[in-house]
Amino acid sequence: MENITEPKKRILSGIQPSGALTLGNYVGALRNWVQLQKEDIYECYYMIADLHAITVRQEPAALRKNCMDLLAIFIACGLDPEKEPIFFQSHVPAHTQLGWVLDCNTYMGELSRMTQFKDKSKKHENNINAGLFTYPALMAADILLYQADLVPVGKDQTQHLELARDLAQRFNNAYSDTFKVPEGYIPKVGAKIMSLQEPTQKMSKSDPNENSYILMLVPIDKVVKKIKRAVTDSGSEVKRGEGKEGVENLMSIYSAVTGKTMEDIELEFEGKGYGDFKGAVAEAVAETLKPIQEKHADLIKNKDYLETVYKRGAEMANKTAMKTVSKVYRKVGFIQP
Ligand code: ATP
Ligand code: LTN
Repeated sequence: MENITEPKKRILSGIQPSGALTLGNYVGALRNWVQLQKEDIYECYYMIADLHAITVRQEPAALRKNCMDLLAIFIACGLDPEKEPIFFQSHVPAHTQLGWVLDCNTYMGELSRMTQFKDKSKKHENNINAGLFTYPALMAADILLYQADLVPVGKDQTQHLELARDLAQRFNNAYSDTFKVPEGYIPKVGAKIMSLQEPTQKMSKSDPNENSYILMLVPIDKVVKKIKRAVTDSGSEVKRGEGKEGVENLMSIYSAVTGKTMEDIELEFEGKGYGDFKGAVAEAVAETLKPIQEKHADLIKNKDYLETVYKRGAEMANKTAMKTVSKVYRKVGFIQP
């Protein structure tokens, strides 16, 4: 019998090297990237979004360090660079090439509505630059270049994803079918890990209060201290509910790193207080982070290996991305070079 294999579905996602990664980035995004790659039914393109990072002023040496750290963390978390590309966005010029075309198909009104733009403009009042404003169109280019079917991200990215879908449809309607219309992949648990100090706000690496987040490369004894200090409420029950955002956030973290459901967790800690619960969360987080940190420490010393990974990644990504750009340039009416 003839062996007809369906082409694999594509995945594209990215993380900005705008600082050290938090547990929120891991739970909301990276952890799922690894799971999806292991499922082996997708072709996964994972990217370090360095072009996006400079929408906020970066110190060049720190940016270089964050980029290499991120690459090492990706591999340490279990992404297999032998299998599929891991690459730096700036090594694939097609991102900016398609980004421009999409800029010219995106309305000012659409970009003005983006909550991330509003938040970041408030945080960086002295540098509200045009890149920060048009960033969602570049993110759409990142996704559409690879004809991605699925985009695994945290909940804060849904508005950007919606724009990517709208732009794909708009372009397809104007110039004939060109782009896949991508779907988001938002995890059921842990899609938005909250600050440990203000559980109504997203855990963010740029928060000035360092007790509010856990960095992936933080010394393990600090993890325990930060979780013990996390804000809960005046009650004592490990349960979800009104006014219990702090506890629910710790439950989401625990669920994400152990695989236990929220219901299981409520049962596990029935009749026990917050002390026991926080101890268990801290231990589970520490157990998750420890092997990643050990692997990262090994990998970061091996610059040659990391270089082969990102060079190979860029080569593969360039090949796929250039096909889309050529098609787009032809369709909008540019003369073929
Ligand atoms: P910043 O905090 O500096 O604004 P960021 O961490 O939000 O940056 P990225 O590093 O690009 O931005 O985020 C990478 C991925 O991590 C995205 O998929 C995003 O949705 C996810 N993510 C970020 N913060 C959280 C969080 N607190 N909970 C769950 N997912 C998150
Ligand atoms: N905007 C994302 C990072 C990012 C991304 C992407 C995610 C840049 N390009 C493409 C998914 C697909 C953020 O988390 N801030």
